[in-house]
Formats: sequence, C-alpha cells, structure tokens
Amino acid sequence: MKRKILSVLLTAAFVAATIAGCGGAAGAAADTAGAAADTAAAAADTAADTAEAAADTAAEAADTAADAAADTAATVEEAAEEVKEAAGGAGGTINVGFAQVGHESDWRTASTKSAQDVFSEANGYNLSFVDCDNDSAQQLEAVRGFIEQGVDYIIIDPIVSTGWDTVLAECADADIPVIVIDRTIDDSDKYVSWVGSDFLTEGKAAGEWLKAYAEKQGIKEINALIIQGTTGSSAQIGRTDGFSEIADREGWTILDKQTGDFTEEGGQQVMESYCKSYEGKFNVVVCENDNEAFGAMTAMDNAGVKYGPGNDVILISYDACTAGLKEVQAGKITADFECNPLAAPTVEGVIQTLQSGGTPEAQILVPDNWYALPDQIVPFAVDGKDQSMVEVTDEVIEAQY
Ligand code: GYE
Repeated sequence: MKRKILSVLLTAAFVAATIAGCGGAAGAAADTAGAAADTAAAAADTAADTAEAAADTAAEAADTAADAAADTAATVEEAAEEVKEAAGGAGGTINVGFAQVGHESDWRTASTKSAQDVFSEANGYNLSFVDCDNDSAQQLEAVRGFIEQGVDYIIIDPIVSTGWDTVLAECADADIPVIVIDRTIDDSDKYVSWVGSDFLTEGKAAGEWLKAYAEKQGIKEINALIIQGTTGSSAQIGRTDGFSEIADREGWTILDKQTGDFTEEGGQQVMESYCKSYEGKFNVVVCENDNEAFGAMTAMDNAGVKYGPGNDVILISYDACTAGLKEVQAGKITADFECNPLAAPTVEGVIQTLQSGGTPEAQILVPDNWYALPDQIVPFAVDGKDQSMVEVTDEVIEAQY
C-alpha cells in the first residue's frame, strides 16, 4: 500500500519536472516542483507508515479479542460440562451404584456380568458394584454408602422383599432415583421402576406343565418335595406360591418345603435329608433354581434315586442357565423354567429415559421361556394363556447365558 502511493507521487513529480523543463526559463520552477514532489512523497511515506502501524494495532487488537472470546467460549463450555457432570447429564459420566444380591448361582454370575458390561466406562458410566453376599444388612449398608458417595442412580436387586421403606426414603431425600432389578420390593413404592421376571407365573407354569405331563404319562398321584430359594426373596415367594396354587387345585401332596438358599451346596444338603426322611415316598422334586438342582442331583445319585425323563422322579428346575439346559439335554432335569438374568440393558433404558427428562414405565417385564426335550414338551396354559415350550438343542444351549 505504502509502496503504491510512493510510486504514484514520484511519477507525478517526474511528469511535472519534464513539463517544467520544456520552457527554457522555467528550470527553477521545475526544481521547485521536484522539491514539492519530494516533500509530498515523504509525507505520503509517513502517512503510509502510520496507516500500517494502525492496521497492525487493529489486527493485534482483533487477535486479542478473538483469543479472549475463544477463551471465554472454552470456559463456558467447560463450565457447562461440569454442571452436566454434576447432574449426571448427557455427555458426562453417569455414576451408578448397584447393590447386587451376591454370587450364589450361575444366574447371578450372568446378571452381574450383564450389568458390568452395560454400565461400563466405554458406555459413559462409572459403576460402583457391591456384592452383598446374600446378607440383607450388608445390602442396606451398600445403599447408604451410595447415598454418601452421591451417585446419580442406585440399582437394587433386593435379597428379600421387605425392610426397604426407610432406606428408600433416604434415597428420595438425597434425590437419587432408585431402580429395582430382578427381585421385587414389596413394602415400599419409593422407587422409579422395577425390571424383572414374573416369578408367580414361573411357578404356575411349572405346576401347569406338571399337570399336563403327568396326565400324558398316566401318573395319578403327585408327591412333591420343594427345595426353596432364599426365604423371603420374591423369587422364592413367587415360585413357591405359583406352584402351590396348582398343587392345591389339583389335590397334590407337597411333602415338604425347605430352603436351599439358591446354592448348590444348600440344594444338596436339603435333598440329602429329604432322601432319608421321604425315602420311596416322592415322585417330584422342585428346585427353585438350577444350582439347587445340581446339588439335589448329587444327593439323589448318592442315595440311588433315579430321576429325569423315564425315571421314578420328575425333576423340575428354574433359571434355565447354560449348565441347567445341559442337564435337561442329558436327561436329568425333566423341565426347566427360565428366568432371564439379562435385565441390565433394560435398566439402562430406564436411566436414559430419566436422563432425557422422561418418565419410565413403573414395571417392565423381562420375558422367559420354558425348556424341555421333545418327549417332555406338552401343551399347557397359564391363567388361560396357551404356553409354548422350547426344545433344548445344542444351538439353544449355545445361545443361552
Ligand atoms: O433364580 C437364582 C438366584 O433372583 C431370580 O436368584 C433370581 C434368583 C435366581 O440366585 O438362581
């Protein structure tokens, strides 16, 4: 810019001098014009310098302003992120506390793995996981620990269905939404949603299937032994009540019911004592989960009791985990009534609904299937609804948890 002004002025001075030089007596005038041109060029130079300096200053000022604006924007963004994180908002890490029942069964292992997979760091979660070792006091303590930690959500798989109202009120006071998974809470409604299976229907399904199967086999009398799950857990209550309802209706005899605490060891112990007390008197054993059934099988093997399709004793189980279905395939468990442990993805859906300000459903049922080998698949209905059974094959076992 400065160079252009200068060259225009020099050209003007040269033209003026040339014109002046044309008249013989006008040399002085030409000199004067040249000097004027020089002065004008110098002035232009100074003006151009000043303009350049001003431009530089303006550019610097603009830079500074832009930097400041960018800094402010970054700070605003960071602050927004912090607010979101504090609120467990979208984009931030969501802190979840999960008070899990324990590690008593294959079912539980699958449930824990599913929750850890879903509530992973990669998925934007920070999971505080507590294995409560089947101890209700420990479970209440775990929930209170989550409140102290200030997690965004608390997931509870309640070991037993009662004794919850006080601690759930504490969660509500701390403004922490609670989601109940698997087993139910029956003495408080201070939670957002429950996601799990219908244990009463599972129990009824086992009963209705037994009725249909016994008819097909020409079995006239049912003398059943029940190995129950953890006393006071909704899974135990639902399965016992559902099966007992059909037993009462059909006039079957339930010889005994004792808890095996949902463990293989517990199932074996109870069955050992049943084998002694009820030797030769029972033709049905109902185990309220697969692990108890594995224990009961050991006890019956040791006592020389033959069970499974085609044998004296019908063995019914719940859960239908991979190891359980293998025992169906091996002709040991006569029928297995599923309880799906993969509820965590649905619980995540509930949390995402809450995150976006929505209202999740209060109850979300995880669907279950009933499994047997072809000869044990018989038509039956639960509460008037026709049920279908799934044939256990290698592929079915492969796809199971
Ligand atoms: O059947 C059993 C367990 O709560 C439904 O708990 C669950 C039960 C499941 O450990 O295996």
